[in-house]
Formats: sequence, C-alpha cells, structure tokens
Amino acid sequence: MFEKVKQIFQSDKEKNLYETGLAKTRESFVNSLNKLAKKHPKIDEQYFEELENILISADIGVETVLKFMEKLSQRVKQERIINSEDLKEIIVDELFVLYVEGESLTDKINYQESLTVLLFIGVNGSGKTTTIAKMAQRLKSEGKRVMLIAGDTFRAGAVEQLCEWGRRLEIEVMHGLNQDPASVIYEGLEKAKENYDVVLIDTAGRLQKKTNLMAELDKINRVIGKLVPNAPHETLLVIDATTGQNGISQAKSFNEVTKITGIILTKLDGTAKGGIVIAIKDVTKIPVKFIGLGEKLEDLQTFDIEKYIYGLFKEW
Ligand SMILES: Nc1nc2c(ncn2[C@@H]2O[C@H](COP(=O)(O)OP(=O)(O)O)[C@@H](O)[C@H]2O)c(=O)[nH]1
Ligand SMILES: [Mg+2]
Repeated sequence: MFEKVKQIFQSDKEKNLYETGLAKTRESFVNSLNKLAKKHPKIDEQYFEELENILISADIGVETVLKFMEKLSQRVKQERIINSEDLKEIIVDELFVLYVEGESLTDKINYQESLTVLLFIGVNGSGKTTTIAKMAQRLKSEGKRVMLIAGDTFRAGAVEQLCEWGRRLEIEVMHGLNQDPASVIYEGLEKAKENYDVVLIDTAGRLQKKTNLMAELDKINRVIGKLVPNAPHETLLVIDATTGQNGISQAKSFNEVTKITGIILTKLDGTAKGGIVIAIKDVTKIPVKFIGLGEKLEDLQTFDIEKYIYGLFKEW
C-alpha cells in the first residue's frame, strides 16, 4: 500500500531515520492491529471497541480517537465494508485526514530575508537545548550565519551545555549567568543584527507558576520585538513524546501563556506511543514542525505527515 509513499523521501538516509525512529511505535501498533484483525475477521461491535482501545493506548488521545471512530464507522456503513482486512487502507487514510484537516501539508519554518529569530520554550528535560544544537548545525551547514542565546540564565549547567554545543559546532553563543534573560537576549540580538541570519534562543522551562512564566515570556517577547520588528518569527514549543498525555496538557498550558507557532516533538524513538503526534495537533491545532528521532545531530527531522504515516505502518 506504500508504493507511492516511498517516493516522498528525499534520501535513503531520511527514510531510514523515519523507519528506525518510529520502530517502537510501529511494532506495538501494527502488532495489535494484526492480532485484532485475526481475532475479528468480520467487523463487529467488538472489533470497534478493541480498535478504539488500541488507538487510545498508542496515545492518540481519547477526544481524537472518538472523532476518528465516528468517521470510521460512517465509512464502514457507507462503503459496506465487512472484512477487517479491507479496513486497513481506510484506517491509514483517515489518520492522515485527521492530521491534515483543513491545513496545508508543509509546516515550514517562517524564515526571513533579514534576521530570523526563533524562540524555544518547553519544560526542563524536554530537549530544547539539544534541539537548538541540532537545528543550528543544520542551518550552519546550509551556509547560514547562526547565533545562539542562552536565555536559561539561572542554571549554570544550562548555560554551560549550550556553550559546549557552541564550541563543538563553532557557533557563537551569547550568555550571562544569573543575568535577566531579557537583557542577555537584548545584547545578543543587538549583535546579531549586525551580521547574522538566524538566532536561536534557549529559555528556562519553568511552568510551576503560570503567571511568572507568562510575565517572563511577555518581557522576552517585548525585548525581541523592540529590536527586531515582527520577531520572534517562530515560538517553538518542545515536548518530550515519551511523556504521553502529560505532553498534551503541557501544550495546552503553554498555549494559554503565549502564542505558539509550532511544536517540536522529541524522543519519538524512545516511545511506543508515537500516536501523540496526531493527538497533539488535533487538540492544540498547532502544527508539529520537527520531530526528534534520536540523540544524534542528524536525528532531528522536519515533520512530514506522509513520512510519519509510512514509518508507522510500513509493514502492515
Ligand atoms: N532519544 C532521544 N533523546 C533526545 C532527543 N532529543 C533530546 N534528547 C535527550 O533528552 C535529554 C534532555 O535534553 P535537553 O536538550 O537538555 O533538554 P532541555 O532541558 O529542554 O534543554 C538529553 O539527554 C538529550 O540528549 C531525541 O529526539 N531522542
Ligand atoms: Mg536546556
């Protein structure tokens, strides 16, 4: 069923990454679906009930699954489908439709002709700093002049981690331990305006007190907007896919605090519940722009729903 889809990959390397990064999810998902089809060769109430459970346990999310099941049972009735084997293609098709619903397929980063400013937010440990390093390396290899700003200023380890990446990748890092994040960002952007193309800003991941976070992000946004009109050009929320439904509630909370333009889902390689990609878009209406499929620099990939669906079902 994936003959056409295989052509969407730009290289074997990219195809491999999607295949291996989603292996855990695929194995458990496809395995359960195959067992289900064997147990219920004919579609009946029980088949639907068990399918619903499988989708929920892949972290597709209850709300999303219910919507999906509704669509599926409609199609089964309309198209008079009797055998569960014949439902495969429709399941894949409807998952795709669910993600894409009313929106364009490409979720590109909004790069500017002049200086582009990207702000990264998300709770501690979600993968912000590593993701910034991965993106910085990619941008540098494309010939862009990149600067990093360490906006997570109150933890020495956090500043040091970003500086270490800067040294390794030979990319400039603006930092100032224990300084106000907004002032470090101010200094960085002033310098970046002279001769840089892209600035990636790391931030602290506090979400304990929403009002504090909101105030801090407001201040950061004001400083950025003052120095670079219309910036930040993207506010990217980084979420650890292994946290499952908790990741979805994080997305909801951050979305209430500031305007998010894209989600980056890290550690998809470490979970069997990669269905979160679909749920998070459905619940928040924010596109997933990148996914992390491993710890190496090249393991950050631009997210593409077709490639993802292929990675999820390739052996089915
Ligand atoms: N397996 C895997 N690990 C990742 C991925 N992205 C980040 N990590 C790891 O997650 C840990 C926390 O990342 P870090 O960037 O420090 O998170 P931060 O606190 O949000 O800045 C590090 O050990 C990273 O190597 C990914 O896509 N896959
Ligand atoms: Mg960090």
